[in-house]
Amino acid sequence: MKELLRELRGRALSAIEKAENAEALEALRVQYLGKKGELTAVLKQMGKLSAEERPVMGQLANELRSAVEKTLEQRRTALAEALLQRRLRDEAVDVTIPGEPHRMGHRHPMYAVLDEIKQIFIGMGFEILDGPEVEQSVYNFDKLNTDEGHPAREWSDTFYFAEDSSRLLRTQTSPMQIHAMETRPLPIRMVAPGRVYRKDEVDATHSPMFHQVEGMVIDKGVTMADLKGTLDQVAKRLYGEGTVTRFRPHHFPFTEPSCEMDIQCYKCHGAGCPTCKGEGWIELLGAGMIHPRVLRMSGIDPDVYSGWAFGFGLERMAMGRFKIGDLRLIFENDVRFLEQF
Ligand code: 2NM
Repeated sequence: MKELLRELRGRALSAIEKAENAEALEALRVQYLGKKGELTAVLKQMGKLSAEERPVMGQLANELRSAVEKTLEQRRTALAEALLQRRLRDEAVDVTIPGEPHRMGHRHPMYAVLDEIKQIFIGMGFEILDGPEVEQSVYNFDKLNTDEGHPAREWSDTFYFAEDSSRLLRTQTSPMQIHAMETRPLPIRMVAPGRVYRKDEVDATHSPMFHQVEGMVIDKGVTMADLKGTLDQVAKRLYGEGTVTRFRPHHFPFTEPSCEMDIQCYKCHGAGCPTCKGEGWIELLGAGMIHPRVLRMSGIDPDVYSGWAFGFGLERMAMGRFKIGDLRLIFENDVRFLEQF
């Protein structure tokens, strides 16, 4: 039996040391130490030995078992280490290989203009506010002094949600001014840029969705001089220090008096050219002193406070600025178009 154990030891240990992978190692473990393994078979024959031989052989067999287990463990560790080293080599990332170039998008010219406008107003102490595009008619019309019979309220002009015309897609961003009057402490200096909706057919100058920038100031002692001085400065910051402005009387239901502001054509300086369509002037925005009724409806006493407000279409301003001839180009987002700005 001693001879058998020695032979077994030599065969088992050398086979284990030559095992190429974890599966082969496991097969060897089963072959020698498993329930039907070779060493197990030897141990089962212990009973046939004499009482003197049994402890000696038992010890030898146990030592062999430990040796096989230890060698299995060592080989297992060595194989795992080799596998790890191979993976570290095979899966190494060469960070010096140049990457795939990304196709970059492009800032939209209209938002470039909007960012400039925001910066000008922020520099003058205005806040930029954002609000809902779905509004109550009360905020879009009633509180802006736009009566029941006003043409802007027609179903053919406005996107309503409910049969009773109580909810709609805002047709202007002025509802934000009303929300500000009702919720913010005075004085207020704010600008509200955003999407507005009107039932217009798409053509070179119309779209059912476009962007407006509106704003207002409310404080004690605010006058038309503040309106003119501020908007004149905005025009000079946007179109250059030499820009000349003019204010013409106009009418809006929410302001009294109301006006429109033009800038003298920056191309021909008033002589008349294709840029200003021969007019010498370019219409920029609408404005006015907030109607006392509008202030009162939102809980502000017009005998104590006064304010001015303005509004303009952002697409139209960007089109003038970048000489874009068709409004549809603004919305198509063709990179070949966008990359020109
Ligand atoms: C414009 C022109 C003139 C305007 C008025 C108000 C409010 F709510 F304060 F009364 N917000 N916006 C206004 C005034 C808008 O857009 C052409």
